Amino acid sequence: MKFMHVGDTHVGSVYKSEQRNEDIKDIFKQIIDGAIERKVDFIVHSGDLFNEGTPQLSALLFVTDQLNRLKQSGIKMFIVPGSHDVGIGEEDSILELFDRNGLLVNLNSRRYIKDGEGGFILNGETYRNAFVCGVKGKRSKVEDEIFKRLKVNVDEGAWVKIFVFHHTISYLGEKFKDLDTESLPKGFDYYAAGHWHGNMDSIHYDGGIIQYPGSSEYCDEKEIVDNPNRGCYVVSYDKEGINSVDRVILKTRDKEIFEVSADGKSAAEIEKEVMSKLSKNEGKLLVIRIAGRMDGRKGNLGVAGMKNGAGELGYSYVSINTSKLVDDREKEVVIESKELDEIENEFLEKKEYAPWQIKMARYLIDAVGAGAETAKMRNELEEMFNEHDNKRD
Ligand SMILES: [Mn+2]
Repeated sequence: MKFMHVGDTHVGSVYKSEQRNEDIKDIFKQIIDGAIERKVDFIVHSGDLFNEGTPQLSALLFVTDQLNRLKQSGIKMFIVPGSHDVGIGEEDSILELFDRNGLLVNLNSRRYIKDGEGGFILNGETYRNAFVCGVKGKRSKVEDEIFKRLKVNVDEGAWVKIFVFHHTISYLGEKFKDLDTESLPKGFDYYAAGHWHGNMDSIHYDGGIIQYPGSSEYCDEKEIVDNPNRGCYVVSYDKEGINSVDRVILKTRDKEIFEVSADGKSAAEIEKEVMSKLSKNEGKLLVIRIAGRMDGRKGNLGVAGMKNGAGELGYSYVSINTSKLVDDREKEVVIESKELDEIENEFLEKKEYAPWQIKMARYLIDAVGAGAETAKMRNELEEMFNEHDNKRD
């Protein structure tokens, strides 16, 4: 028996470029093709199938067609909703629509969950001798409670036990972690992880392994730079448990990444150096990182011109990153804080925002984080604006 594990496919509008959004669909199709060719028994998807909780009709139709191909091949897909699969202010996920039409199994559909005084009772499915269950990604800080009160009804007779989740665990050492590794339930053989878009294999946990396949396509410039390749897993098992875990590499576009030092150079000199690095090609991804203290004003740098030039040479995606570029007048911001709230405050202070501006930013960050309702936020923000205006008068 074997199953495929994939995550963070983000079908929808990740990019402004339609071509890149088509690339994301192509990768999704590659995954479905691979599952059918390899005759896997089922697919486990660790969340963020879509990029938006309310995807465009074209994305919905595309995914419907692909899931129908799976269904016709007798391959089930088990999934938990990722943080992107749930619309703002919604309880249910768009995945529920596909679940109700029998195109996938939403492991966080209400029939699997009972939230009562005894805790958060989670049920799953046993399919082809594998037990699979999972917890959805979170949209707000409120959902941290779920893991603390989690009680799973595990099928102890299953050959392999799979727990699917959509969180960045503390083990990864990321600033934006949202789950202590130790909060994961124990007793599973395979922890199918999503949310973190990097790739990490074989994190040992309580006799099992945690696997992050990473996003199936590069979703932003950082992913293009940081990640060598994109992939998913094929895991084979029998009554003795897991036999092998193979990483399957997905075919993405070739890429070119350049660092350009701006120290002491004029805008024209920087532009010339950037353009000298580029060459004619057929649709490569291009990232140029310009860093240092340039001579003259940052606004004089012809970013749009360089982008157009690169586009004419054939690059399908061009990012010119100037976040580490400063000019003669600008102060460089170095962050020393460790905790996320402090980092945000320190950044805003060092960028020299006024206290009332920081207060408002703080409010917005916290309110969105706590999943506040839009109407409530609008009222409270209006009050804050009025208060500030009155003070100025
Ligand atoms: Mn994601």
